[in-house]
Formats: sequence, structure tokens, C-alpha cells
Amino acid sequence: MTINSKNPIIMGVLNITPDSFSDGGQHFDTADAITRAEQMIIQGADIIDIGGESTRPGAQAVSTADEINRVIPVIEALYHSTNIPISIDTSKPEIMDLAVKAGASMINDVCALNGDSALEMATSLNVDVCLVHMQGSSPRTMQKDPTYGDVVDDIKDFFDKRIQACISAGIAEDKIILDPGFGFGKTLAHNLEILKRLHEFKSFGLPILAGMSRKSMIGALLNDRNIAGRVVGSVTAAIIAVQNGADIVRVHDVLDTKDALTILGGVS
Ligand code: PT1
Repeated sequence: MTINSKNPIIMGVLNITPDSFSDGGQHFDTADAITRAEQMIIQGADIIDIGGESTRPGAQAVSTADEINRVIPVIEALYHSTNIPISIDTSKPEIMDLAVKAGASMINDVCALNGDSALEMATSLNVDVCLVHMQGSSPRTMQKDPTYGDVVDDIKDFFDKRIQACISAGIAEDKIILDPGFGFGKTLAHNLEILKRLHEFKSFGLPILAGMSRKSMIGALLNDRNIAGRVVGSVTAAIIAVQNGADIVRVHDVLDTKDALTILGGVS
């Protein structure tokens, strides 16, 4: 993916999950999902990330059939009605396959293509891939006692291994995006350390994606604020991430983030 660090990319989140952590399943219906995506495009989203399985801490897995029914009709409709690039947020190779055939041009995998056949599938589909760091084997268990030596160095070691695995499988290096995975097997202290030292991940020469929008790290810093009250905190975190080197920010509140990035761009 070609990135101009002066122009950070806004990835708008489109969750199509009845139990989604931040929209309570409001966007479960296909027509509603399209409307929400179109709204995010008008507000300034550069790419839409579509997911049918929640990956918030403790979330339960979803069957392949359910995930297909949730995301594929939305991708098909969005691909035909807009020009927006579409990212598929999944760890399942079957979903990757159908999503790219329906029009998605990026695979966003919180398991960093570690699942069975995921690496082979992503290679054969020849699209951009986002490798997310997660400690623990699944979102259901990842927040059970996260432990690191140096959290940034440990994640860099993980990126080293996954980048090498991708290249060995045949994925071009310039198709890889790195994401330290805020909230994926991390304490608040780990998340803050990663945000503060985000620029250290630039050593790979690859785009960095940061996703903190509405997450519990924002709520925790604001005295356990509820999800609806996390917008300003989330926008601020996105701005700090961009100042510290993020090329892509994954957000729910596209308009607010766009405004903040416009002000940042005006003074930098
Ligand atoms: C992310 C991300 C994602 N996050 C990428 N994809 C989620 N590339 C889904 C909490 O602590 O950061 N990067 N796809 C959502 N996952 C979480 C994790 C949601 C933690 C909430 C929390 O509240």
C-alpha cells in the first residue's frame, strides 16, 4: 500500500455483529450497514473495514456460515455502489477468499495470518495484508494476565517473524501493514507504552496502523467512562498515534477524527 505520512489514512469501522462492542448491533442489517458506510465515506473515511466477528476481549467465536451471511452481502453492495477501498476484518481463510472475490482489497487479520491456511490464502489472493499483534490465542482469553519483557521489543520480534513468514510464502513486502494491536493481550500500561513508542515500529519501513477507538484503554484513562463517552478520548489517541508515526487510524468516529487530523495538518 502506498502511504504518504503527511496524509494519514482514516479507516472507518463497520461492525456487522449483533454483539458488537461499540454499536450494540445497530448495523447488523445489510441495508443499514450500507447506509452507515456511505455516511462514513461522506465524513472522510478513506477505507472501510468490515468485520462480522467481534474481537473485543472475551468475545465468542462466530461460525463461518454466520460470518459469510453478515459480511459478504455488504461487501458486494458497497463494491458496486461506491469506489471506497474495502478491508475485510477476519481470520478465516474462507471469508478472506469470498470477501476479496466480492471486492475487498485488504485483509485485516487480528491473528496475523497465523491460522490454518490463512497465510496461503492471503498469498494467493494477492491483496494488502494487515498483521495485528495479539498475545494469547484468541480474543476470548487474550486479557488473561498479559506479560511481556519489553512490550515494544517483543512486538517487534513478532513482526520480524511474521514479515519473514509472509515473504517466504510469497507476499510482496510492500503489501504488508503492521499493527501493534492495542487491547489485544495488553494491560493499560502496555497500551500506553506502545502508543508513546509507536515510532519504534517505523524501523520496518512499513505502514503502521493504530486502532484505539472506543477501547477500554480509553475508558480506563477516563475513570471507567462508558463507550458513548469515549469519543474525545479516542480522537485524541488517534492524533497522538499519527504524531508518533501512525499512517492509518482505525476509528468509529470518522467526522471527529477527520476534523482533528485537518487541524493537525494545518499546523504541521
Ligand atoms: C485493531 C482492531 C482490529 N481492533 C486492527 N483490526 C478491533 N487492524 C478489531 C477493548 O480493550 O486495533 N486493529 N479489529 C477490535 N478489538 C478490540 C480489542 C475491541 C480491545 C475492544 C478492545 O475494549
